[in-house]
Amino acid sequence: MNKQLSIIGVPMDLGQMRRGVDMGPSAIRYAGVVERLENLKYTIEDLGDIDIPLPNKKDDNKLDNLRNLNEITEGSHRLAVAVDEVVEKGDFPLVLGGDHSIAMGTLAGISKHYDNLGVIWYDAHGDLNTGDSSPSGNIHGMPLAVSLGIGHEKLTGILGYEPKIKPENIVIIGARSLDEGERVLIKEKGIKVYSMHEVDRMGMTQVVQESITYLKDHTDGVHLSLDLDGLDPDEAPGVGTPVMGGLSYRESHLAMEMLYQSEMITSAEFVEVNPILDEKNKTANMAVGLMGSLFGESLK
Ligand code: 6HN
Ligand code: MN
Ligand code: MN
Ligand code: MN
Repeated sequence: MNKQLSIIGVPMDLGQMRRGVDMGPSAIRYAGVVERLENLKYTIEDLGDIDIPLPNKKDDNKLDNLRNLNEITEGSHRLAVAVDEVVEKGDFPLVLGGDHSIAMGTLAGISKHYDNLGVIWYDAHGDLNTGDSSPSGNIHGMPLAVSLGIGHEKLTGILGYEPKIKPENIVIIGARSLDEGERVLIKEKGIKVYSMHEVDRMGMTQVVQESITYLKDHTDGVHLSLDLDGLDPDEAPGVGTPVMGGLSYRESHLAMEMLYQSEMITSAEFVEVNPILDEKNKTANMAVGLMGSLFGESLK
């Protein structure tokens, strides 16, 4: 693992409608992310937070069923530029959200440095909607589609190139709420999905082992995009779109340890932590616990 980490906070809440997820980066810092990773002998530079525009209150604000399109495009661009600089100087980018729409900017900044960036999308959702298929108009349900080059050109064109990732380089883990248009896209593009059904049948060990084997073959770096709503809301209640029947802390902890041992993760983001909906910062603490495992904490 790259021992030089740069942390970027993204107080983004424009991709959905629950207030408070903009405080995610503060909650994760409060939960001790820097100290936790310094204990593992990483050198950490906390670059602070990206400046996110305020929501635009005008009625054109839900243009093409894309709420806050222009403001999210601007915020994503700023994030992409910052992440690009981190990768350029050779650091590992660790991005703290904020709602999941930030993944468009993160991936834009990272993927230009790779020929075949892999992505592990750890989430209850597919985030594969477009303005046409979205039931909500919330852009946090769209970043994976956008990164495939599918969606509004303002979003797909962040940093001036597209697509950011190829369908065969994606693995989704933990899915249990997919909209109709997302299912169609998954079939059409042949995206690998380990839904809760597969996790239950095969166990997390085999799911992660297969994911590693699958991605190792044909990628030159792997980004982990971890949405805290992939976990069960009983254990991680501080999220805006909870779905019951999720991954446990123990399964997730195991997954992070296996990913650490695989030595394949080159960047990561932890998103959707909403301290207003949380119970005593439980979800931010969980995020930091999972980062500990991802970056190599172990008992021996
Ligand atoms: N997330 N599929 C739903 C939608 O509105 O598109 C929920 C999306 C949730 C997105 O949790 O990052
Ligand atoms: Mn998500
Ligand atoms: Mn989700
Ligand atoms: Mn362990």
